[in-house]
Amino acid sequence: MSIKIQTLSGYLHEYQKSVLEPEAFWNRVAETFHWKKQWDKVVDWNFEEPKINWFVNGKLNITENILDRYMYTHGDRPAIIWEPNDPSEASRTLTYKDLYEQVNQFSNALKQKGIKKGDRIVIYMPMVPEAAIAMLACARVGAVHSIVFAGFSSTALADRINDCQAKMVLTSDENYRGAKVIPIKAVVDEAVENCSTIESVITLCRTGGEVIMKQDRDYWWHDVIEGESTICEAEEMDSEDLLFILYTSGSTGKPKGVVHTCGGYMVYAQFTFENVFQYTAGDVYWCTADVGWITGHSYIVYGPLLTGATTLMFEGIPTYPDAGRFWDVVDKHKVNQFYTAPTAIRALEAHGLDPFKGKDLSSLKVLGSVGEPINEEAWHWYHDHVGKNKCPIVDTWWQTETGGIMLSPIAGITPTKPSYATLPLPGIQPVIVDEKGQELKGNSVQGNLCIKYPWPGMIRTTYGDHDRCKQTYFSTYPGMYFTGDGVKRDEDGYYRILGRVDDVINVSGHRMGTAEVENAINEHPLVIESAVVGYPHEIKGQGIYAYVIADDSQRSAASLENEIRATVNKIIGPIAKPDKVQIVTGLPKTRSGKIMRRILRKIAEGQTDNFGDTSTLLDPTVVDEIIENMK
Ligand code: 7RM
Repeated sequence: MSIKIQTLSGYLHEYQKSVLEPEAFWNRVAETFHWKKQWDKVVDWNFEEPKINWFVNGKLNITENILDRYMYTHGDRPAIIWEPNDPSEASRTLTYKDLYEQVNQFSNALKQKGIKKGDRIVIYMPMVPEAAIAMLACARVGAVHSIVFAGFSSTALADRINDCQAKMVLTSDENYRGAKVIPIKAVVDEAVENCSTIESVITLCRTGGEVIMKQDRDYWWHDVIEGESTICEAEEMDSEDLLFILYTSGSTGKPKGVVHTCGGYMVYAQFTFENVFQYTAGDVYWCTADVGWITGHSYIVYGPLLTGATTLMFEGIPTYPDAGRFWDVVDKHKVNQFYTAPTAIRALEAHGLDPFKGKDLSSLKVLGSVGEPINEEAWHWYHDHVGKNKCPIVDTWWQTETGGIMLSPIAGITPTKPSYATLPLPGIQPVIVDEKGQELKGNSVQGNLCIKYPWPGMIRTTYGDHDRCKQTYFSTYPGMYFTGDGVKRDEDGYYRILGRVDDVINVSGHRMGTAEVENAINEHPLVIESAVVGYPHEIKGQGIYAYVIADDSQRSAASLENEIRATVNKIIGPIAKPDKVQIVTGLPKTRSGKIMRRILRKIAEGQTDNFGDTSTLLDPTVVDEIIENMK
């Protein structure tokens, strides 16, 4: 039996216990899982190296806690309900028994293709049940999956494959997204040209579109499973063996491979899922994220399936065939918990209330929000029109690095407040620090958000570069994990996330490093230098504003801007394309050559004066010129 909070006093009580005796608390949670061997120690840690080991010497396989566990207790219950992009195509339901068989069969296929414990496999797939099957099959045989969102370009895919030295890629012929059909096998082909570690590519037939299959490298999914047994013994994994790597953007350099390990991640994903959403047996839960992001990992696949829940997987987009699609799906599958991003809410808000007509949303019990701050207006619209004033909203704050939800109401239990992630989950010890690293105690304070004690789902390292993990998260404030977010704690002790305090921007809930976008822009042969900042965007939360110094003697500014967008599209993908490109002759720099982004951010917001201290500015006329030439 899992541990499920039932009341506010129950939450407060568990929280107290989890802070006073964290090891006893997590010991109790971990005991609700099936382990092949018990752990010797709950946690062994220091934040200096950092060293983070949970459930030390415990042995397990996460898939046994999904497949073998629920196959016998409720094998005929739906594990995954899949809703296709095109509403006229039939949906699919996989029971726990189906999932057991299909994961095992694909696990055997992976072994046949030479996959061994510890090998890395990159998954570049559409939102189909086979993506979840692929993840679980990797976990079953002890391979480390690294999912790359299928909207990333071949260059971005190749970078990730090379960084983790993957042996295999799993993909599909094409990917349906709204009215578009994207040939993703071709993207993989282009990527692996530059990836010497890749031995094989397995392709799922999703659309039947044409693909090129390379002899002795490329195989069809349906061919490799042919004749394979539906039984496959689960590999014994250490608690700290790698489960997956997921690349995420930071303020500097290329995306980092965030590493999560088997034992702690399992415990944390399950505990947070069941408690935050108050999932009860028989409910249909739907998270609209893509499995290419951490939200998809923890709250489409692992959290729900570890709970024995029914998780809905949606292949499409919110506006196809029209802006009522989400509500059609809720009605059709009688969804009970619905989890989406503020950007989707704002995009649908712009379509008015017509799309709700004729849709029965009465099955809904809980609404969730994730990925970016939810503004009050969107919060109320979500509450009133989607939840019909009767569903609590859980505004869940967390990160790729945290593995699972950290600050959030417990649905129906914690009183909510618009735009507030409210309180920490049991086991989470947040602290607010000022610029100097002094902890700001008490209520009504604002500063940078850190966590001072480990939790089972936290990042272990950045793949292949432990020092980068230390520098990024554990050096700014020694002895603490630094989140990169600003936060305020109000008079009630409730937390409100204010957004990133570093050079990371959040566009439609997607995390992006401004440096990463700049590097892509700089690949254009006529670009000399660029500076990228975020600016408030009505629907996306933040938009991307690029100031570019370029040789415009051979092109009109307009065509140069388009070429720059195309360059970013090719190097990263469509999600990183700047909303605005402004060709400038200079950037505001300090005497020591640092770009004063603060000024650029203000200009992008529409501010034209009061830039604060500009005494270190080398050439103030640059600023005037940028403002003058703004559109
Ligand atoms: C889950 C996810 C992490 C960054 C994080 C924040 C922002 C996420 C919220 C939020 C305000 C929220 N992982 N963020 N959730 N800001 N309220 N409920 O999004 O690694 O992709 O991004 O997203 O800035 O640091 S992520």
